[in-house]
Amino acid sequence: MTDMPALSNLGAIDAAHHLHPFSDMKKLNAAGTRIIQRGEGVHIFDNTGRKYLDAFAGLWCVNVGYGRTEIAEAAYRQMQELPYYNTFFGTTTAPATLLAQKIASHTGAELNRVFFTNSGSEANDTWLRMARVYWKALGKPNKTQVIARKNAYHGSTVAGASLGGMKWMHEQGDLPIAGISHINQPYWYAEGGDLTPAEFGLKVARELEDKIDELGEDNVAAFVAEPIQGAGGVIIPPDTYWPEIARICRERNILLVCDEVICGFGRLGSWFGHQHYAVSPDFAPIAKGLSSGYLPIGGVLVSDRVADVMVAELGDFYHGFTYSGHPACAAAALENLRIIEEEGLIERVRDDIGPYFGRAWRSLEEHEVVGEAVSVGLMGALQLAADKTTRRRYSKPDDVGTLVRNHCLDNGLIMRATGDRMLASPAFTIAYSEVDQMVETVRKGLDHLRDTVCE
Ligand code: PXG
Repeated sequence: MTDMPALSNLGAIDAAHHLHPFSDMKKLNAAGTRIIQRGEGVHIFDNTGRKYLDAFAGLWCVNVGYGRTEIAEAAYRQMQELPYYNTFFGTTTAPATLLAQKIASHTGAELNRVFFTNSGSEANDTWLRMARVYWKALGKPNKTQVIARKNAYHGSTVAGASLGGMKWMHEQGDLPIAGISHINQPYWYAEGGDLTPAEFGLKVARELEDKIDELGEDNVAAFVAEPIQGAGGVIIPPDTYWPEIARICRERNILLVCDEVICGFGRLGSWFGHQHYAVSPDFAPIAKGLSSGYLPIGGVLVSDRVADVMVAELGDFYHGFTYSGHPACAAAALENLRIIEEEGLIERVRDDIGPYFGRAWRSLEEHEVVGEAVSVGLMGALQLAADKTTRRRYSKPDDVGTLVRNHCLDNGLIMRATGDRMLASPAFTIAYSEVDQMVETVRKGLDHLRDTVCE
């Protein structure tokens, strides 16, 4: 085994050699990185032995919790028998094929094929090419444009970041690439004005129709959206939103893409987020919860409508990754899905711990600095507000979110802040007492905000 240097040296080595994602390296090197060493259940431990309740399941992914030796053993067994083989030139491995079947068994009738990737970003790159070749195969080569949403997150590859609607990401690297435009998000709290949530949901959904008219229906390939925006701040759309989006895509002959990278595999209390909202996408990028993050694996679920054309008409699809369907990752994912099924974790999120979490979370709405406390399943957001009666937000949203997040961290709780929204997405195995502890620690963080910032 590779010798690990004394853990006390790791900080200096990290500063010298490791560039971190989404990080200001000058600040990080000055502050020093936290070194996480071990995980068990919903807890992680750093190299000083400090214990944290991870209310974020890693990065929205460790849905079955840490320390599942069964998943490690499944990967180990597969690596001993066959650590790698590809799925390119007429070959497959049993875990890749069986995983595709297993995923399809949970998607409802129309999503029966899976194309494997290593990540959610690659999954988004993948369907973008598939959508364009699909329309070309049908004799509509001009249907290439994609409509996405502001403040969406679809990954960090060039296509993923372009589909995403984060302006500050676009500014780095000359994005978005051509052929992608963005409409408004269904973020009623911040952007709904005097409309009711229901009216606002319809209004922003109908921006899709306006954008299709502007671009010309014959030029638009697809619309992409997360069932609930994750990294954008757990933006839960009004109930009117998704049915209207589905209607427009159907009537205007536009492919619907539901990015299930966060919502997929149970987070909302259904196997997939599109099932929660009762819509039928043509593509669904997946990753994260597919393997609960134990090994990297993602993919795109493809509807029969699209897959049947690709199979019948396309010939070779010149696309794929060395590790598409990697057998050890697929074996880990299969074991993860077995755990989810056998322990009834999705039913637990839907009927038991999700509602319990929802009630505890919503109790925070009474706090002076909370504008709204919302959740679906085990995905929740708190909107911080300077004046909750008028929905006035703090003048420095990033600062207030960071203040609460850091206070939680100092008190042993890992939360995520997106601007002035505090986000939670704990593992599906979280106990009632752990939910209580989490909510109480957040409450103290909110007290700290109230006592520190006056606006
Ligand atoms: N789609 C969605 C909806 C995501 O949330 C991706 C695609 C990209 O997946 P990969 O596997 O390429 O990272 C994601 C990833 C955050 C955060 O800070 C969120 C993600 C990744 C990193 C950080 O909330 N989501």
